[in-house]
Amino acid sequence: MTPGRFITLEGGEGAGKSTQLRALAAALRGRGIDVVETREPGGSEGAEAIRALLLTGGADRWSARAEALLFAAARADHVERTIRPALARGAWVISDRFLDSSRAYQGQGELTDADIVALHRIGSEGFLPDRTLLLALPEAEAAERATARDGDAPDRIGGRASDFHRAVAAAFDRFAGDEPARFRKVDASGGAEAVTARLLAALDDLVP
Ligand code: Z5A
Repeated sequence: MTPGRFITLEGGEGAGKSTQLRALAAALRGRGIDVVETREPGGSEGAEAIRALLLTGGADRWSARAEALLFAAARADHVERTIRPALARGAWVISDRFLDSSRAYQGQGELTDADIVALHRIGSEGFLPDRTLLLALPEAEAAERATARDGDAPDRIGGRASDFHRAVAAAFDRFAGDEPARFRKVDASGGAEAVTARLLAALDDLVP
């Protein structure tokens, strides 16, 4: 049995993560790999219930601390109930967002990056992906794609000010620079097929 691999797709809103997750999974299945597609927040029954709490309602529905804890709780359930069992049977798991989203979205205000990492240690024993693919897209292009999809109804977090989303993008860049062995930054501009080819190339060393 080949070892299971845990791959995460990260990036700002509208970068094309969901589109690319489907394409990447199909391409890997074409190479004979058993692939589980999942997402955060969500990916298990309990975590999907928490997702609804996190993404709906007013901007101030949750305090910064409560929001970070809810993301960490959802992730703990996702890791335990979905990700670890799939990896144990040798499948590859590809997740649309994971810990680095919490670091970028929840770890730069009232809470620090170290706080988010500590919550992850408690919730999920510090479990990390084998590879994190960071989809990089210029701000204007990402906003255009997100608006084309969501119109005037972004989710509770997507609707935050552009300064916030700019800081999120900068944080992702920093994480990628700090952990070059885990991260690959991939240009997400241009047609979807070209982006998928770039993502596959960024997994070349892991594919059996
Ligand atoms: N969040 C958080 O704060 N903390 C956490 O720990 C986690 C998440 C895990 C929900 O996430 C929110 O939760 C999110 C971060 C926060 N809010 N924000 N911002 P989500 O992952 O469910 O939602 P999302 O990031 O807003 O979007 P998404 O569904 O994951 O995917 P996406 O990157 O936005 O891409 P997409 O849906 O595939 O594509 C967007 C549109 O562009 C769509 O119409 C596509 O058809 C189109 N598209 C895709 N690729 C292309 C190309 N190549 N060319 C042209 N058009 C394209």
